[in-house]
Amino acid sequence: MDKAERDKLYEQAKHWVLEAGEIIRRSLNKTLKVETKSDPNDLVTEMDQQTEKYFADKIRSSYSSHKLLSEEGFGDDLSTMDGVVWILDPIDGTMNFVHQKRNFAISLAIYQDGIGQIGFIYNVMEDVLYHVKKGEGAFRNERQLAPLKEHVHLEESILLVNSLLSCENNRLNHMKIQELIKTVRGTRSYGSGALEFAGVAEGILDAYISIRLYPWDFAAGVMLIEEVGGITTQIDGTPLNFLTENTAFSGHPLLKDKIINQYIELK
Ligand code: 2AM
Ligand code: CA
Repeated sequence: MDKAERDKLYEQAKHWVLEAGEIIRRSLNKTLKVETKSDPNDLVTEMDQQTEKYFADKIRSSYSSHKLLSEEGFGDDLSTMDGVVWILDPIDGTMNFVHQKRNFAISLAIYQDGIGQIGFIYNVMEDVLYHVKKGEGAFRNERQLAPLKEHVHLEESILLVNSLLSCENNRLNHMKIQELIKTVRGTRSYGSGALEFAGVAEGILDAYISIRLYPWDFAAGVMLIEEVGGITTQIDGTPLNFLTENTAFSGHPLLKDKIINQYIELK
């Protein structure tokens, strides 16, 4: 797509993101129907589904040749990333949405032939919109985000870790992960992958590791990270795959080398 087309698509998508956020905020007065998916802690609400359907209907009626890759089943079954693909998590951080009524986000990205063109992460309750157009910088509302700090020492960094890292059934060497957690200044876990990527892009957190993320959790986040000079890969350093589940490292390339080389050992 050329610049004019992309700018137009960006404005349209931004309008839908803000409107969907408003609908979610208004829904918070109602009692929510909550169901579980793959396990008792994997939650989905009618608002996840309703929000995804809102986007699916809008995208299909305005852009019939575009595809949608999304979490709750209203998207397309994709076998390639060819063409224009919208990647949506209607509510990232559903557990926060249910328990806290905050700390969740809409994550939406538009990719063309596998390359991210437009990305949004909308912190709905704080009304903060992170947004990016490839090559034009990453923004938090109107403020452009600065490049990631060059000289990050592991000992002075805050590492985002997902609680799943401690699960028995993952392939990580847990002794090494414990060592990593002891080495860094502190760890955090916010429960919304999208907001965790946004925090790294903003420079208020230094790196993120997760053993289970889907494309809709990271599609917009990796674009923000790239615009500020960061990198996102699987935790063994290989590229992300947009058609499957992934592990993920995100942060400054120097931290990636240190963490992956010294602390990530797969069984
Ligand atoms: P979700 O809220 O859209 O499900 C939680 O640390 C992060 O991991 C969230 O971004 C969450 O996205 C994501 N996640 C991916 N798979 C998950 C699962 N099976 N259960 C809970 N969270 C999951
Ligand atoms: Ca979700």
